[in-house]
Amino acid sequence: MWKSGFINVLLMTLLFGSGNSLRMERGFAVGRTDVTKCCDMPKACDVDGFTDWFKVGRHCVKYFTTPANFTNAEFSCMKIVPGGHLVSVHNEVDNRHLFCTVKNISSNNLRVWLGGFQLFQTGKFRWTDGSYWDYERWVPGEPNHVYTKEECVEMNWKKDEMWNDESCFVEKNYFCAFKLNAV
Ligand SMILES: *[C@@H]1O[C@H](CO)[C@@H](O)[C@H](O)[C@H]1NC(C)=O
Ligand SMILES: *[C@@H]1O[C@H](CO)[C@@H](O)[C@H](O)[C@H]1NC(C)=O
Ligand SMILES: [Ca+2]
Repeated sequence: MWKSGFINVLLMTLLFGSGNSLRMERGFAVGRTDVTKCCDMPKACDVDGFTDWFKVGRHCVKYFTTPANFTNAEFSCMKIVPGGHLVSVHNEVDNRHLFCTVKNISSNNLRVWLGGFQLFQTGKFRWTDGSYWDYERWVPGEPNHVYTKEECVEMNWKKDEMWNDESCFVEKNYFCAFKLNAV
């Protein structure tokens, strides 16, 4: 755990360390979601001290509505709980639970950072928690690699529950997560 955490910090520093211009993909208004449509919220996390987090798959997650760029969001997740990282997503059920959480808490601002980022301009994506990239749910036409140097993964741009590669410099709400049995 320590090792992979360290390598991630190193990677993130290499990838996102230097300043750059801020651009973002625009044009698709938020707030299009029908809040009256019901959506299954995940259950509460049953770990002492984290009962205000939600259990999503084998993680407990919390949605933070204090927008941060990707790097700062990841660092704040690492600080808030041992083994904490931005959330990784590994199946459709978990993906939907995350979407429902966002919809429930901030229905007029659905765009949110997940923990995915492009590794060294390879076009390949990785999770900041070091888990396997074994599931993805892109908006059709994404990832379009507009930001060849810094691309990070957000959910709910243009289409509910779907992912987009976005400039890592943009500040967004984000999900922190820690693995159950790891605290
Ligand atoms: C939000 O979730 C809670 C359960 O956690 C539920 O009682 C409430 O109806 C939900 N609200 C919306 C707008 O989905
Ligand atoms: C995030 O913001 C910090 C300053 O708060 C800056 O040093 C860093 O380069 C930024 N990273 C990204 C990816 O935008
Ligand atoms: Ca994109």
